[in-house]
Amino acid sequence: MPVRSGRLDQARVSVGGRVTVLTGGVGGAKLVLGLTRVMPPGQITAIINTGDDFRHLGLWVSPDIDTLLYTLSGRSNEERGWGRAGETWNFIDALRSLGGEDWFALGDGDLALHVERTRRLAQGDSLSAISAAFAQAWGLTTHFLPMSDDGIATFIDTAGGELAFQRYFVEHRCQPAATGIRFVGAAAAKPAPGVLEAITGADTDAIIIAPSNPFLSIDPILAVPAIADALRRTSAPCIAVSPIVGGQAVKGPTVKLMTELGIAITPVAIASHYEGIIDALLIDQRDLDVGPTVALPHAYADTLMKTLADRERVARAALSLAREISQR
Ligand code: FO1
Repeated sequence: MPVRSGRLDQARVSVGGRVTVLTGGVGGAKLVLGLTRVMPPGQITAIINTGDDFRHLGLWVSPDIDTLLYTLSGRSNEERGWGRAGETWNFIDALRSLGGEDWFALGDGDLALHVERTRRLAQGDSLSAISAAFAQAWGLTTHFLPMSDDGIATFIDTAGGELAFQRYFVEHRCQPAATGIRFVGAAAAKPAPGVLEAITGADTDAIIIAPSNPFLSIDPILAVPAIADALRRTSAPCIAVSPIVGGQAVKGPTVKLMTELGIAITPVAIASHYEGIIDALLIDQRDLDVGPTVALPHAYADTLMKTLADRERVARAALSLAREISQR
């Protein structure tokens, strides 16, 4: 298989039509931000993981939707990776003083998203309608599509029993030894309105799987049968951006989780994990040595995303690879 590398053209790379991105978590949001900076407005559809969502204090919390809302609207707390910049914590401090559950830090501004989302869900609005309304309220032109409006919840099986994702990830700080990941509800879930169209539609020129954790943030999306089926059927080129940067598979707590589950996050493992779904893989240039062992067509770029320019560079590289594939 040809191995591509070399400079990627720095022009405003576009594949012409619409681009659909599968995303979850912070890494995914960075890439989507990069894409919004190198593509015309309104041409990007984000299919967002909702497996991390949960009901907390009676409120419906959708972390990956919120991370993308904050990131694209310039409200995100960059260094922390979630929540708002300049956040205040009067609510959670008052809750703590009452003996309320304070393990999941809800900031004062962040609370507005959860309260308003819960109110609209209670009056019968769908998560996808609410997400679109919030994106519009903040002047975002990217189309926000939750992967499904049906309930899907990521559970981590541990020696001490199963834990909903946020209980495992935040309350228990990934301490319990994990034995499995399950996406409860996914098999029976329907894609949200517009999701299948964004994958198989004639005007979709490229599909990009963002550099999110494949096993935690992308797999819940692929666990919805109709979505995986559409990705296998679509004629649009589908490329994945490897979440590994310079051999660093994933950071922090998820390294322990992946190790316990015996999941090696390497370019080869990612290529085989997405087998049948992706046509090519964008690999970090620091992983050049593993390239030849990757069966899929692939390209290299500096995929480290610290600055805005980095995000734009990786977005351009992903679009270039998709365009090359589509011209095959
Ligand atoms: N992550 C934490 O590690 N601690 C928290 O207290 C926390 C609160 C929180 C509140 C709202 C929100 O949207 C996300 C929050 N997160 C917190 C991050 C969250 O667990 C992750 O963003 C995703 O679920 C994993 O990608």
